[in-house]
Amino acid sequence: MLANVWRDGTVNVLALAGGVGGAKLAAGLEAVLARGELSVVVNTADDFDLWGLHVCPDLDTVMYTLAGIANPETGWGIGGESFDALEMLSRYGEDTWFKLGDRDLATHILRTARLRAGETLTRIIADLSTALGIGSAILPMCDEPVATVLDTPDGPLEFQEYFVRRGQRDEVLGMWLRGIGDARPTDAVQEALAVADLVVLCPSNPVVSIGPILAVPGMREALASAPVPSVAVSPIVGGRALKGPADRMLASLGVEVSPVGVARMYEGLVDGMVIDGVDGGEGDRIEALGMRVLATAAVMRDAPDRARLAREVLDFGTGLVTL
Ligand code: FO1
Repeated sequence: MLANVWRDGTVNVLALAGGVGGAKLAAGLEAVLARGELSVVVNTADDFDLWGLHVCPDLDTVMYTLAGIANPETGWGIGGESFDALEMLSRYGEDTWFKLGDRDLATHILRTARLRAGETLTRIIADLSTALGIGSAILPMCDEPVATVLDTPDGPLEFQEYFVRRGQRDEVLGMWLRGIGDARPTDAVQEALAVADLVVLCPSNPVVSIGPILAVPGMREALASAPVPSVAVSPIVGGRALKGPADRMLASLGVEVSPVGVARMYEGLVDGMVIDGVDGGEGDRIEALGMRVLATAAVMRDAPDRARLAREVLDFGTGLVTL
């Protein structure tokens, strides 16, 4: 049966993901695919430097989630963390607005040291992932530094400044990516795309998570022209973002806050959209954009949900005909 093609042989899947929402589906895909079949291209435009350490929140969120050590309450950071180093920094009078746990700090210390020694982020993340027993490839979207800057009524804000320090309260009038012009898809990303049988855009923020990945020069074109089906899972359910400020961001950027708005952002790129059952009535408007639609339970509350949605995405995606 065509729809079950991925269950019978090797199927290489290339997923695009940001932080928590994307990591959940990536974990589901990893759970149902064979070891080595999944590559996850991760947004690095929310990376930043803190106390001299290079912090990569989305990469680490995906890495900790696939390693099974993520904090189940927040989705980011490591479960059961202590914050002794942060408390000491606070005693020294530092503003500890970004919660770096003690074990998480080890990741930032090692990554920073190896970057300073001249290694690429791609190499470092590959080694850390292997050390954590992860069977999938976690691939930074690029090795060059790129930073999301958000224009707000108070002026431009760096991503983590907006997201964590100011609690996503600012209205987002626009966004741009510092350094994107010098970025290029890494060899590892290009090789993963070359062997992919299916591309999956995870339910991450289309503006600040998937957007920067697609903005790496040549990336959107490479994905659009790949001779394999591509499917996106909507992060907007019932007019609300599954997590984070995607709904408010879309609204202030003039994009309809619905799976239709998300589908329009991915027009020409994806062959199918997975939307939640509550948005089933929007199916016709998405199909009018030239995409097939699967309406299902798209909210992932636990590991069985992630695996079930991953199976449905694979069944649906591998049965699609590429545009
Ligand atoms: N998100 C927060 O809301 N507050 C934090 O203090 C915080 C700390 C943090 C530390 C390490 C890490 O890898 C992620 C962390 N995040 C935190 C999450 C992260 O900033 C955002 O979820 C992503 O950047 C958005 O995708």
